Amino acid sequence: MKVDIVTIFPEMVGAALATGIIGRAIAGGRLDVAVHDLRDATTDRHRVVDDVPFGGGPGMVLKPEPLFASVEAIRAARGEPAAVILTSPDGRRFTHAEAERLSRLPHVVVLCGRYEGVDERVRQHLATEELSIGDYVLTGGELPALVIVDAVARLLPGVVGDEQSVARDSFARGSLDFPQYTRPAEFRGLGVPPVLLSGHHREIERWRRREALRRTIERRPDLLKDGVRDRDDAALLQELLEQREKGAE
Ligand code: 4FV
Repeated sequence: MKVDIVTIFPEMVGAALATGIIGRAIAGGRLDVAVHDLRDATTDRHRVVDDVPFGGGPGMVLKPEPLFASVEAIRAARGEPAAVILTSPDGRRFTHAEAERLSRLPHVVVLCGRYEGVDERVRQHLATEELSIGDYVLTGGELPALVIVDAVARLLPGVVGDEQSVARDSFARGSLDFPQYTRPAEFRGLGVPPVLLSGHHREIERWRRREALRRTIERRPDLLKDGVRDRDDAALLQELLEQREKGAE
């Protein structure tokens, strides 16, 4: 998969992409990421990328010309992208399902906003979609771009060592994760659920599904509104809901 990121802080984005699992995936050629300095797409001596908002008001707005020129240069050098994503708080919420959808695309461009945002003509005539990572305002679109690239990269073949861990991701099964424990088996008098030390893999898997569903019912019942995909999960969910009913009585 090819990803092109347009930003006024290429060093910030580059640094984050050079570490850990994502850094190894890029070094190993499993993901092809190019970071572009928006100022390189300017034509004036001061490499200006922003200007005051028409109609007045505080702050600055990213100008259309550098962003259009930057994407046109990417098209010429790296081919036509399947999507030009603008990260903004006004966008559609970025979710696991969105990450799965993007991970199936051959090439995407991500535009990182800054200041008060981008000129509306960028949103209307350059970006093909807008994604938000949450209902809060950041100083820039770089962190959202990195969140998106990280979540998508994990879904690409060979990026996460054990595909198993991706397959059983939270949200991949429509639920939150199950409690995890590691050594020591006793910490400050705090133990570990015996089933996890039992070696009974079916029992352990069943316990994990039940605890994942229990946590989902407690914290994110909205995730269960369309029920659960897995038949065993449905039985477990029924059992847990009945227990909760009894508990509530
Ligand atoms: C944001 C978000 C976000 C808004 C103004 C960048 C900032 C500045 N992007 N999800 N939340 N962007 O706050 O994606 O341009």
